[in-house]
Amino acid sequence: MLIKKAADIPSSEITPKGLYLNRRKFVAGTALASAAAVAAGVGLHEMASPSSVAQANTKIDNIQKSPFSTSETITPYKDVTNYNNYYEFSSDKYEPAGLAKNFKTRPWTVTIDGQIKKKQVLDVDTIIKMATPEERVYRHRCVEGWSIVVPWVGFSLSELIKRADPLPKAKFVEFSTLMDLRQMPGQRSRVLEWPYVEGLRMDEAMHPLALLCFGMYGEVLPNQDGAPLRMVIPWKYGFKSIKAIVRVHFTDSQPSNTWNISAPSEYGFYSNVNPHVDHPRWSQATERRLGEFRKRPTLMFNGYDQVASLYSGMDLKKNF
Ligand SMILES: Nc1nc2c(c(=O)[nH]1)N[C@H]1C(S)=C(S)[C@@H](COP(=O)(O)O)O[C@H]1N2
Ligand SMILES: [Mo]
Repeated sequence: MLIKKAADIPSSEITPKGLYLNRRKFVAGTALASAAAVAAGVGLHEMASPSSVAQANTKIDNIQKSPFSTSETITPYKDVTNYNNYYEFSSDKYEPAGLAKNFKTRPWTVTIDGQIKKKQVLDVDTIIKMATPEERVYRHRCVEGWSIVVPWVGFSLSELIKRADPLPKAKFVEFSTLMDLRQMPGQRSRVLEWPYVEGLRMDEAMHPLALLCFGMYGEVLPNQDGAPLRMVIPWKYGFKSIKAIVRVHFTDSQPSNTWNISAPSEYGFYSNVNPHVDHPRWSQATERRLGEFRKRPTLMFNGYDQVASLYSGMDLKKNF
């Protein structure tokens, strides 16, 4: 995993902002695509649906501001959308933006199962409407040493968990990303085990800071940033924030997580941002914000001290 400096990001890679579509246009597009699919006798999945492309950059209505937001300078949109870790598309951070362009995020269902009372398969749009969308400006730090400040849009994962009604024996939540070799060229390579999986302890998952995310910068998530649904866990390294979620599974045992499977001595289950515990191959004491040149100190829990009590009594050097 090579770290390229933010300064290397060419400003020519600015996402065209003239492509904004309003919600009505999008809905009409979907209806049209559906009708065409029925007429042609094929499922929507089989069509190069223009509506799925139109999703990104659609404005999200009625967003409320969140008290959890930082007032730090927001990282430019062009950096956040052109420098991505998304191995299903590529291990080159500059490539997901282009390779995910036609990724189909509708129709999309999420399976909610395991040790809960309300097992169900939900349409992603049903999930998105579960609660009021909030804008949460979070610091987000990659284990590789770069960080971003992003106005994510979503609501606390706890909203979904409450509705799933977990049984007392459910102690962990496991998330899985879509597996689709036709759409995700990176999955043809064995660079990681597929599908990408991640997990949280139940108390971590229930913490109000843990964000179930479907938008950013006031708009629907761009595909390369994890559309249609991803996690954002601001006190943990970026790899915990799984993209393109298709399953939320409740279990009594600690789930495995992709980067831990790949390199157990380098990436743990907890992966809390911790400047005092170095990665075996590099220091974690400082970070570089995309768009900036200087390095800044990395803060314990990425500065989200309110989660400290979740780990009281735990040896965070062992539980890295
Ligand atoms: N499914 C999936 N989720 C993923 C990844 C991935 O490769 N696949 N990369 C992770 C890593 S390492 C980081 S740093 C963040 C990057 O999110 P961003 O591209 O929105 O900044 O996504 C995380 N979620
Ligand atoms: Mo990362």
